[in-house]
Amino acid sequence: MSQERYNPQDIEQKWQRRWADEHAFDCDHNSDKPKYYLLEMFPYPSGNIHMGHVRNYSIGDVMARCKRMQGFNVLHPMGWDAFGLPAENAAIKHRTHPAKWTYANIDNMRAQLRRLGYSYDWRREVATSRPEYYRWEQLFFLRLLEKGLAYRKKAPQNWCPSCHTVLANEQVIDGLCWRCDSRVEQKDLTQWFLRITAYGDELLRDLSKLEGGWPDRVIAMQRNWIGKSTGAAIRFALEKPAATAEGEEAAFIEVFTTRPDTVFGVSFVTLAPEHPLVESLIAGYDKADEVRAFVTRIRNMDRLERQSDTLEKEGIFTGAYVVHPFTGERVPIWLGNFVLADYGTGAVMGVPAHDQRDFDFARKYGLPVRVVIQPRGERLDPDAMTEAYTGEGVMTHSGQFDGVPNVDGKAAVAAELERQGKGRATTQFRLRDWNISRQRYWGAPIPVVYCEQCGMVPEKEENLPVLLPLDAQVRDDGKSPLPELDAFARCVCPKCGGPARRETDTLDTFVESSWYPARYTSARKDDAPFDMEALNYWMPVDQYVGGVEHAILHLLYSRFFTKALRDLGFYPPHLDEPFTRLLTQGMVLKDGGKMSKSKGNIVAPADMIEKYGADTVRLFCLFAAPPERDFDWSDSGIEGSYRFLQRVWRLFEESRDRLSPLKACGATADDAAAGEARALRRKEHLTVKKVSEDMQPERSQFNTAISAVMELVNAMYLAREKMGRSEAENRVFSSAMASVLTLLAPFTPHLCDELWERMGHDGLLLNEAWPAWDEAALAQDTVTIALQVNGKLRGTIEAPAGADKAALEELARADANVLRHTDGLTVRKVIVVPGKLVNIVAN
Ligand code: ANZ
Ligand code: ZN
Repeated sequence: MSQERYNPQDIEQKWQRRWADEHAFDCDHNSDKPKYYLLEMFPYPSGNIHMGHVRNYSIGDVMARCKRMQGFNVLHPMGWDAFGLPAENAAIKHRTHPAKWTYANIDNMRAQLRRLGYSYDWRREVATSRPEYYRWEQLFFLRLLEKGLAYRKKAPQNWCPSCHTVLANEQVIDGLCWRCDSRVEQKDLTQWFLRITAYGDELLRDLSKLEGGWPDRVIAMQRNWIGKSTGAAIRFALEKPAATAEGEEAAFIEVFTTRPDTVFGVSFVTLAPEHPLVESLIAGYDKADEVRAFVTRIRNMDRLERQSDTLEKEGIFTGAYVVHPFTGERVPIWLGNFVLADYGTGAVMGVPAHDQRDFDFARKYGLPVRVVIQPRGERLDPDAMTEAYTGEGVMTHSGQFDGVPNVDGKAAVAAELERQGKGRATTQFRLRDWNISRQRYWGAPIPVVYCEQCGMVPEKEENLPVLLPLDAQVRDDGKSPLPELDAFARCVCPKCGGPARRETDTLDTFVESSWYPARYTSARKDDAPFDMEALNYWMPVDQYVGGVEHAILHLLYSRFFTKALRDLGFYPPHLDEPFTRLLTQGMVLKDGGKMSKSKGNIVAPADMIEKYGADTVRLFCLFAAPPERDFDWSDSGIEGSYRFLQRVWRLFEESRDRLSPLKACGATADDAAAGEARALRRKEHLTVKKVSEDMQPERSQFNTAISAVMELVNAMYLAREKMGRSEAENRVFSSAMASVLTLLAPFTPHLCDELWERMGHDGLLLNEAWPAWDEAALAQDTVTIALQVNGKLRGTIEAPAGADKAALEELARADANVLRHTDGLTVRKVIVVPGKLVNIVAN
């Protein structure tokens, strides 16, 4: 019999054509099957698919194909996060247009993804830079604006000098730009914001719905980022009223505290140097200039440094005082470098005895320390204290609250302040509104104009989309060409028809990625953003797969957008969360480090595919480690995966005279009554069980699933030598082969479809039912029984699997070792645990 060698190149092209011709991966929401929406984070079209993409999309593809075989109607789409800065930078460098660069990359990467054999419904492909896509985003923006969820304000913003644009807080990582690692500066700018803070409570509350489905650490990161604190706002009346920047009179300074129970311990109030009342408070103070110098110095300090725990506390007295709300005592007002302008009220009540920062501050500047919380059974002495006491205790030196446990005192103090009109219980979020303005060209235009007569005017909905002009030339200095492009920037006011200027900032590209999963459900719809029926059917995404670097950014924005679009009526009212389950895959490293151009350690998927074929590359990415863990790319590893596929191929080719077109688990118990056939069928069913369990989304242990199939293949090589060639035995062998192909199909679909066809089957494995194991087939013929005498192990025997207590006792008593150890003794008792052990008690 002639045997062919495994030649992945031919096979893979053949099956990719077949899948495309047969529209094998198309799906539709009109179906009786249960739906399953499997989504991987869509790529930025940077030029080439890299190994991280291959891992990400291979994980997704295995899950999608497996779910489909398990009877689900699976939506598995792909598209392009196509707006963004790298396109502009590349356009400057290569003297081309961002659109040209982007769409050429998309064509290239699409071909690379097709070459990997992923089961995408390509009819649903979206590119966010197309007007057919971003026009709907502009509509969302107008509706958000109408509802007050989009607004404009002037405030200090994160500015990346190298990207020439602002960044959202989420895009500043450790003080650096998330994209280019430049140090981020602060700049006062008027920008557009989305009011994500309006959803702070819901974003926090609904994290509990994600428990079990999302990694705990991602939930924890989101919880911290939202950062809810419960406490009180307390008003300290100013001794002398001050003037605000707007010329109004301020009669008090409001602080935010999480510890209203410590209010009697206040010995100073500290303001952020940026606090709007500073200039007015120091008016007439003889050291006003010193204070101003301090303000300037701290303003220029790094923001991150100011938030760090190790910051050296610095401050300066303003010469002004407030009055304590309970005691009426004069309290000096200081400025402090550790007080942030944009958190709480930008003002803090200083309680040195119970707050470490205040303690450091007070010791440095000789301010009084007053103990107002006494720990039980102890007496704190303010002069002897070396650090703040932040634990629980009883309120002392606290007027009417003396003796109240401090945990109860928090609410009690807040209530009393509220009664007196001097404060109230309140909460604070760390979360800030999302700055969505970008001073860049390659993005979706923000659909508003500025009219000389009418001011800011939203574009009319019927005028959408506001097209990004494609005839603009990128500038060498990286600044946006839009403000200078009269054809775009000069326009007429939608309200009065008079001359107006278009907004030339574009939308943060994270806006596009906040709603693309929904668009896939009806990607070609051109009279509305979504087909409600399709949206209702498919959303939410059942399983999302992507990198953990998006734990806050993209995932938080997507959650917010889901809630906002729901409230605007674009999403169904019950759709609260976009992603039911989230898998964050680890990185593909090389020699322990990240693959990068500068290190020259990039392994290009295209090279690997050329050498080994797509199936091997897919298999290795899934076999190398559990999906959440990082793994190191290794030549020996990919060689090993390739050898395994060759081994499957050879086993198949060398056994063809045994094979008939049986399905997985297709041999009956009668076919495998005894001996090798019975053992092989047992191994087959055990493997089906193990792989099925490993493939459950809750487990997703693809590496051990593959190991199990490898073991089955080994067992088949051995069985082949020992097993006879009766028709029944051949059926057992065929069934095992069918199981290997069916279980491997999600991982290495080309090879499996090819061998499936060679086995004599019609149709694709994708449309086969996932095999079901037979519990009875798992039963063992014999089990090993431990034999003990007086609790000591004296040997083992093989006993029939179903043997009862009496039978086991009889076998044990007849055992030579047992007889030797009970020689001369009287058996008092025999303990039998069927299937495990027999213990003979004798003396
Ligand atoms: C008095 C006090 C006494 C405080 C005490 C703590 C302990 P979180 O948990 O982060 O919300 N604070 C308030 N606004 C601030 C600002 N803009 N910059 C820096 N610090 C600020 O922290 C809230 C606590 O941080 C507040 O409670 C306040 O100090 C301080 F024994 O008020 B506390
Ligand atoms: Zn106008």
